[in-house]
Amino acid sequence: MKIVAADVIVSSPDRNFLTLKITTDDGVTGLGDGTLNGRELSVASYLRDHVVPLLIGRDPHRIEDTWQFLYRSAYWRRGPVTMAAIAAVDVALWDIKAKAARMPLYQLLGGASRTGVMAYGHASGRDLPELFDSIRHHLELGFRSIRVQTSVPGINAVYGVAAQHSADGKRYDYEPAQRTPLPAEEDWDTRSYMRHLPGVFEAVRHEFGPELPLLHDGHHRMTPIQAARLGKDLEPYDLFWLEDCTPAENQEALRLVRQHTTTPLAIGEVFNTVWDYQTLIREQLIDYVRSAVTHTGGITAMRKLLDFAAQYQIKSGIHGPTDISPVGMAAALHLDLAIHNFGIQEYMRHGALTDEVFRQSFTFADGYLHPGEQPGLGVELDEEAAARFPYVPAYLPFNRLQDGTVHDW
Ligand code: CS2
Ligand code: MG
Repeated sequence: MKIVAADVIVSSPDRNFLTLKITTDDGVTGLGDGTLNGRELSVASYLRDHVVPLLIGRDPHRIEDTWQFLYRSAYWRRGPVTMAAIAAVDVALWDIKAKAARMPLYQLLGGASRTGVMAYGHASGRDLPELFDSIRHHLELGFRSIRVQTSVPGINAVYGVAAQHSADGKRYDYEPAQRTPLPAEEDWDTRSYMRHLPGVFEAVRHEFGPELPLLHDGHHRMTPIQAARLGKDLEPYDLFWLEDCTPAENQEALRLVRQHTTTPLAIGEVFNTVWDYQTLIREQLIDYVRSAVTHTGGITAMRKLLDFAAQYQIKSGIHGPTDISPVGMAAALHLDLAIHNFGIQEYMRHGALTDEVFRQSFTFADGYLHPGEQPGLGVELDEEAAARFPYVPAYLPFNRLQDGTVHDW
């Protein structure tokens, strides 16, 4: 079998997606997701101009060799663009191999280690009644684990609060990338947020009881000592995890957080390689690995990362927002079903137009996702539909503090 074509397809049904479609001389095709929110075209160029010419004529079955070739022959390693491009190729090759083997990908990854993949949904609110309404809505949808994000008095726009972005306030999921010519500026004040949040979780626990797994995303906005304090203040509310409590480029920063709180910590959605986790995993400074297959070099690299984490009883918590396409989501679900150290899977439902472009066989029922039993990933791309939605420039917002200082968004 030989690769005869590799097409980079950028489309924008509800939001921008980058899909790589690899075709073999046997007519077998494989899909890979290389969507990098707000920087999609950089991955498209990396693939079209530099990687695709290297794929033509290769044996698609030599996945590990192709991974090492793309990672090492580039000389310039790591980083979000490179690792998203390698991920798109890697996942497409796993899709081809599983289709050729006539089995769903999870079977190739060692078979199912569970009957389904526990998913968490995104609830949010500008105030408690709206937040409670959003939580109830997700429970009605079948979710059994809920991420809670809330507005903060005195701050105009806060990450993760859906209603602040939709005219009718009815949208429960939050799409951060906005189709604007420039990034939107948002405001932030950490001390207001830290004063407000514990009360919100106290109210949610009072309303929904002690069992419901609750998650929260700090979205990289606190210093290590602030994160330590918030983690401690949230301990009475027994969170499933506190995510991205502080920027983790300096992995040692988490030592201070760990020193002061037992609230479980999840980190890694902006990471791209196992090297970004070395100290965090080896020193037991986190409890969940948050990387996405799409941003961390694909299934080949993610499996090795999660095997490393397993040695430290650290579990998966794969990133699954809407800027991970249905192809990237399916890849995550096959891995989630097969690995032993599975923790939880993020699940933001895509929009109706996206479902037109990507025909998916994964299912969600009673709180659990399942990748399905189709050969390969179980996702097909309708290229005609994709062509109806050309790329639209879009940016993630950014933050400024009250004194004008740029801050982590
Ligand atoms: C978030 C993401 O889902 C999450 O945990 O951190 O929504 C993140 O903001 C986006 O993926 C950025 O593109
Ligand atoms: Mg996050």
